[in-house]
Amino acid sequence: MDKLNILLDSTLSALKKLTTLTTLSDLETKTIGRKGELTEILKTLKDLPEDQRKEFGQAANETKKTLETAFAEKRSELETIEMNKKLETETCDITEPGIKPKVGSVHPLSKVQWEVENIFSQMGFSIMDGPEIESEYYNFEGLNIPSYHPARDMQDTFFIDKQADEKHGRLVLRTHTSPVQVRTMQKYGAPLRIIVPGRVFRYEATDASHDTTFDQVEGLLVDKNISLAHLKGVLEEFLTRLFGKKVTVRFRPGYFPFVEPGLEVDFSCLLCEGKGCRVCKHSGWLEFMGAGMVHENVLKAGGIDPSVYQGWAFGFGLTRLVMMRYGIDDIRLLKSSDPRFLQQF
Ligand code: FA5
Repeated sequence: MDKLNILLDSTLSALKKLTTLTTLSDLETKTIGRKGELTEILKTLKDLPEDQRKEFGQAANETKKTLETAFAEKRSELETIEMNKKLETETCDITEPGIKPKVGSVHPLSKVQWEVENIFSQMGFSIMDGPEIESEYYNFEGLNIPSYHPARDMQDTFFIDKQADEKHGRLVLRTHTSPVQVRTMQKYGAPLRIIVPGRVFRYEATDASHDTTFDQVEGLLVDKNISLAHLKGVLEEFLTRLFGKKVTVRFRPGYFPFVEPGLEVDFSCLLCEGKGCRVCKHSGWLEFMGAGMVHENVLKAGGIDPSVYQGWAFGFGLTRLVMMRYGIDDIRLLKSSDPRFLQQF
């Protein structure tokens, strides 16, 4: 009992003098910790006669409780003191401007792609998708470009050393978005009104206006009594809405095996409005894309009867449109991931 009282008194008086949380923890471990002095005293319990054990046990418990409460009170007192000290030394200027979080921006290619999709959606076109790893069949044969045809050389191709399957030849990285024409015809039949934005690949030497990976937008309309007049109307409406000023379109003859007749489409120069300037090389026109009436072999490949339905298709380089839109003079910047370039949009 004496030992208990001594422990209680000496601990309480030591506690009073403490000024730091570290010394408080040390004292706590030494006195009421698992291997502390109180535990040592309790070990003598077993040597006491039976009738004294209960009394001693109760007294030990009370001592423990008293000390625990005293430690808790002292701890909270010291914590408050340390917190106040911290507040005195640290300053917080609430008028200081905040740290601006770094926010990314939408890539110019995506921005223009979304605009193109919006305009065509408003004109009743659906937006389609197709695989970037394509079969030789859909990329060429289905589009009326057999393996022996010299038109294959128009698009230098990355071939993959693997067969698609027995019917569809080798695998290739698609060289244009046109394969989605036949895929969509097979899936949905006629009539059809679709655009297909997507990434395409060509085995080309790169320069300021050519890349090996770029984006195209395909357009396809199949219905009854369709003519090139509809194509001209749709394209002029599209470009006028995209650029926010009246744009006119002209057709020149062009050759693509999957259209007949085939066309090259130009639109009036936005800068000089057709008068002639440096941008349009003094012609008044900007080259825009390939187009034409869908070849009947392509309609047949898509399972559509060419004696009932006609259609037109077009394909333009979205990447080049973005360059025109923002005055970007090197195509390679678009895929460079250089923040100095991207932060401008
Ligand atoms: C085609 O790819 C045809 N599939 C387009 C088509 C569709 C014609 C439907 C008729 C009917 P072409 O190879 O010309 O055509 O490419 C179309 C556009 O892609 C070009 O006008 C150009 O803007 C862009 N383009 C072609 N090669 C590159 C390149 N290496 N880098 C960036 N853009 C390119």
